[in-house]
This record gives sequence, C-alpha cells and structure tokens, in this order.
Amino acid sequence: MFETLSNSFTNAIKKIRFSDDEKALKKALAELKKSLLKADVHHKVVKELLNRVELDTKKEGIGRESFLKALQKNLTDILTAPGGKSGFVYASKPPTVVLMTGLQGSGKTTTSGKLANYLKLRGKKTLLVAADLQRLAAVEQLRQIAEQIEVDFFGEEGVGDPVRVVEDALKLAKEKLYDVVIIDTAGRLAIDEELMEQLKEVKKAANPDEVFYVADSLTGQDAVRSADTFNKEVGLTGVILTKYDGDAKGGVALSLAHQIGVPLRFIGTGEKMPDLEVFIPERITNRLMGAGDIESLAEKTAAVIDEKQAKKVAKKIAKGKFNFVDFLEQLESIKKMGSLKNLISMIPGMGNMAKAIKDLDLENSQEIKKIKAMINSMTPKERKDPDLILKNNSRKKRIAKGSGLTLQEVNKILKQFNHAAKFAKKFAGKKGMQDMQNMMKQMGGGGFPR
Ligand SMILES: Nc1nc2c(ncn2[C@@H]2O[C@H](COP(=O)(O)OP(=O)(O)OP(=O)(O)O)[C@@H](O)[C@H]2O)c(=O)[nH]1
Ligand SMILES: [Mg+2]
Repeated sequence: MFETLSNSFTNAIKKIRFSDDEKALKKALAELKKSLLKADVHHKVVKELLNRVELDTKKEGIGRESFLKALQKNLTDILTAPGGKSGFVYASKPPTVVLMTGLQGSGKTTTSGKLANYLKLRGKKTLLVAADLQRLAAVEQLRQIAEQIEVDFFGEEGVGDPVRVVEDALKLAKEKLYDVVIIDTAGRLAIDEELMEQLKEVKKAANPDEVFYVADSLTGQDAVRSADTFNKEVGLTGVILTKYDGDAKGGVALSLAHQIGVPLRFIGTGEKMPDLEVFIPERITNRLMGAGDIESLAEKTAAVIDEKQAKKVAKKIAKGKFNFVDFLEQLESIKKMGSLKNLISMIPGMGNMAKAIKDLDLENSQEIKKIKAMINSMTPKERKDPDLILKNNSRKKRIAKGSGLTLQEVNKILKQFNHAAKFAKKFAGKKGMQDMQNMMKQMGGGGFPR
C-alpha cells in the first residue's frame, strides 16, 4: 500500500551511518525531500517534517539511531490530527451512528459496505441505511452490497426525504439494539448549495458520532481541498481515502491530517469488500519505515479466523489429514482478509518484497479455478480423503471429465496437494517451528533496517 513512500524513507535511513556528520544528514534530507514531493506530499508539510527531523537529529547527535528516532516521532506527529480519533471508535452508548459524506462517485456506497463488513468481522451488529434518494439506483446498490456481506439493510420505498429515512432507521436501530448504524448519503458537487443544506439537515437528524468524508485519492490535492470545505461546512470527524490501489504516488495520505486537522481513519485499496485498511498513525509510521505492521496483521487474522477452527485445522495438518474441504475453508478465510499483497507488506522486512509481488486474485486465478472445479467434481468422501483418489485411476478419470480438466492436470494438482500436505505436516511439529524461524532469520526479516 505504501511501497513508494516506504522506499523513500528506507533509502534516506540507509544514507546515514551509525555516527555521521552534518553533510550526510543534509544529503539524506535532500533526498527525502525530493521523493516526498514527487509522491505528492504537500510542500508545506514536507518542509515542516524535514525541519523538525533535522532539529531533533542534531539535538541528539547525528547518527542513524537519532535520525530514525526523529523521523519516527515527527512522522507520527504529522499523521496525527490533534484531538482526533483513530481507528474505529464505538460510542459509549450504542448505536454508534456513522454518517458517510462525499462527492459524487468518490466511493461512499462501496465504503459503507466495506465498513459494515469490517465491523461484522469484529462481531458487531450493523445496520446499513440508504439515505441517498437522489440517484434512483443508489438504494438498490446498497441493498445488494448488504446482501452480499450479509449485513442488515434499511431502505424505504416511496419516501423521498432522507431525513425521514434516517429518523425511522435510528428508531429501529435503538429498538433492535444495533451496535452500529452506517448512513449512506447522496453524492454532491461541493458547490451544490441545495444538497449541502440537505446534508446539514440529515446530520441534524442523525446526530452522528462520526461524520466521515469519503475522498477519491486519485484527485490528489483536490481531495484535501474538498475535505477542508466539507469540514468547514458540515464538520467532519474523519476522512476515508478511496481508490488508493490506483494511486501510485500516495502522498495525500501523509499530508492530509496535518493540512486540514481532521484525521485519516481508513484507506480503500480495491473494489472488493475486504479492501479496507485501518489508518493508525503509529502503525503507519512503522510501515513507512520498513518495520511492517504486525498489529494490523494480527487483528486482521484474528477477525477472520475462528480460533477453535484454526486449532482443528492445525491438528489435522500435524496428522497429515488436511483435505480438500479444509482447503476450501482456508481459501474462504484468506479471501476475507483482502489483498495478499497488502498482508505481505505488513510483515516486518517484507515491505520491499511486496512491491515485487503481483497481487494474486483468489477469485479469478486460473490455478485456483481449476482446483475448485476439481473439488466440485469429487464426492463428499473423496473431498475428505484425498488418498481415495491418489491411487485410483477410474476416480481420477471421472473427476477430470466432470471438471473439464485433462487427466494430467488432475494428476498435477493431486501431486501438488499431496506434496504440500506433507510439507505442512513436517512444519507442524516443534522442530518445524525451529526450522521456520531459522528460515526467517536467513531471509533477514524483522526490525528496522540497520
Ligand atoms: N479501485 C477502487 N475502486 C473503488 C474503491 N472504492 C470505490 N471504488 C469504485 O468507485 C466507484 C464508485 O463507487 P460508489 O461507492 O458507487 O461511489 P459513491 O460515492 O457512492 O457514488 P455516488 O453515490 O454516485 O455519489 C465504483 O465503481 C467502486 O467500485 C477503491 O478503494 N478502489
Ligand atoms: Mg453512492
């Protein structure tokens, strides 16, 4: 997610030795300046950040350690809006009411769904409310998203007033004890006075705990300017930057909070429901400096993996009994975690590696499609016991025919599966953990670049 920016920081850090002189510091700062500006970080923010880093580094005596510390502290400060919230914050008395605002096409409706999905994975009872009555298809779009992620939906046929929809939705949410209510509103052009007035009325009716401004990161500094206008007009508690997957520069995420005094809370990194990353300054700093983000990774994993289920699978692996049913289940949990490339970039030391990895699309990968077709052609017994197929040619032929694969392809997949199961079994024991740790050590992962 932050490959380009992260590269700039790690390169600058490498420029300074354990103990160094002012010339080296200036060189590192100049290089950092160049790449931050290129990445579209606002020039004033760049200047301020680098001034502070220079001062703090000198105070401690120039060297890699003091530079690292100064960069870490000041970067976190820049990413933080004083007094602002970070991550998702629940109201002391439920339901937590979230109002989604933004310009046309910025990603409000999609992001409403992503947020609901994020909360659902954390066990929250969430209601998605369609208060965009401007566009005919908008209500239907949100209904479909709600259905897809299996979250409750509230919309009213034949009601033209969003204020009324919001009032009715909140009444229901209180009665039915919802934890969170997310209200999707109509997109507007910043200059549209009438719609702006309507939004203020909706806000009054909703009395929200959070007013999120959803901004398209591809619009660069325009996203910051429009967020600023909305903040002054309606009042915001957070910004969500969408379409970050298409933004090669990414600098807006760094300067936004400092520029407008409203914290960046989430980042949208794709069109699918799991493609939402929480933005917590300390963690983002670690990530930008090449130290990964183990906390977010652990949270994501915990949210989608049921501990009991995980233990069951681990046991099976240890016994060499991992089968095709387990395989499909594991595939589904991984899908819920979102982009693999993003996950990899959260592992310490893997930030640069993530850049080189093309994202694997679990939905559309040819390889996985083939495996799924194959599994679909198996009997329930065969799915639970791959050995039944391994040495039985007539079963293999039947499965090949049913899945539209050649016999060679079926053989190849079976072989791979068998191989992987054996490999996993080997790693499942105590000695396996040791092997794995040694392997990680050899790969040089972990910690800040030194
Ligand atoms: N690649 C990518 N596409 C996104 C992201 N977020 C939203 N989109 C796409 O952006 C388009 C517009 O998204 P919507 O959610 O309909 O936007 P909206 O703000 O509700 O639009 P209006 O209701 O018309 O104002 C859709 O095609 C989404 O799939 C993102 O993080 N990455
Ligand atoms: Mg919409």
